[in-house]
Amino acid sequence: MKKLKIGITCYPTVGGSGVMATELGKMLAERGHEIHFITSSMPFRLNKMYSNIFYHEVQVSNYPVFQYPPYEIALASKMADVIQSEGLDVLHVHYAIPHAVCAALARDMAGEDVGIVTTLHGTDVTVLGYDTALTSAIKYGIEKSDIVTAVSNSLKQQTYELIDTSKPIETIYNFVDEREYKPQDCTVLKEEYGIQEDEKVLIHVSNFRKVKHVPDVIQTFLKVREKMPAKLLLVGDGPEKSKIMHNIKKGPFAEDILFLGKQENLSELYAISDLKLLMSEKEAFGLVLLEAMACGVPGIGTNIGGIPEVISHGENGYIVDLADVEKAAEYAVQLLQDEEKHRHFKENAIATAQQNFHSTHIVEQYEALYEKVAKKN
Ligand code: GMT
Repeated sequence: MKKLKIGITCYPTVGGSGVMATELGKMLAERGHEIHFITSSMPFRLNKMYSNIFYHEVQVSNYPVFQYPPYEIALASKMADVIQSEGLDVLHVHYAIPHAVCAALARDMAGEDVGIVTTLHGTDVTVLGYDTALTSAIKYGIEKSDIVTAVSNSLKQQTYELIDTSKPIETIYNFVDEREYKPQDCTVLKEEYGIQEDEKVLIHVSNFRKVKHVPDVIQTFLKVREKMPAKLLLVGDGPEKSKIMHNIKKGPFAEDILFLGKQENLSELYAISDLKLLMSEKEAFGLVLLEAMACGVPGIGTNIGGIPEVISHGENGYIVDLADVEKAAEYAVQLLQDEEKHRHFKENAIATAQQNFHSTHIVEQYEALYEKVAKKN
């Protein structure tokens, strides 16, 4: 296919949407496209030099006359500059608001027919969509885009339920970089964390927001821990973390719950884990589940959003109702006590990641969309 100049905008800090946008940019660059990240800071996964990836920093002025820093205006203005100076063919933005709205404004400012692709990741619709002050802006961002994608069928459906639009939305699933997320041996790391050989390791990775229901993860773990020696790794940071830490210290098995904070090398942590827990009440996809599965770690997740599109119940993990910690613990114990079953689930998890969410297949789907909307000249 023709090599394109593609602008990418996302929230560059830690979070699934930023991770996906950055990984996509890296993969597209490897396939010969020229990539321009237009973001407020360097995307955190952009940790290697690529001669065809460029970074355009959005600087937000904070003059005393502004009550709020004008991020959206600064971003739209930067996008317009990059559209013109670099001759972008496509602008791929992640999040309907503010990024799709900024892209529409930028195209207008630049006076160029750059194609706009918007990917919905969940929070922009399933959280912000309930805020009536924002629904018109979300609808505008969606409708001004040439193509809109959602990271799961569930998110697509929810978007239609929440936003009154007939704009076609295409599901394109998330992916992981298989060169990084793969089974590996990290026995030494297990020893370094003081985890005994006979202990099973459960892991939860999130931004510790309320929607992640981390207390349900802990309750599930405690029930498992009553039945077998085990450790729980809690990875990430966020608003609920200090309250959660405080409660754990007062409860049983506190020494078996390890807070690791934000971590970069998740694949090494998955290498020492036996089971992933994701008990969220909102989850458009659950990228952390896919990352774990690609490394051979089966997951237990809630029957919410896109999670059942990633976990096949009874094959590569289990699905439970929201807050059903009894059932989650029952499944976890069954799986962790049965070596043969666990091996089988592990193999299925790796196969699912490769067959249903392979990066090559997903990146090709995006390329096909870019080709459709790329600037005609
Ligand atoms: O999970 C979060 O709270 C972060 C959020 C984001 O916007 O980065 O993640 C969303 O996008 C991810 C990548 O597509 C999805 O895997 C997450 O499920 C989704 N989070 C929610 O829907 C709550």
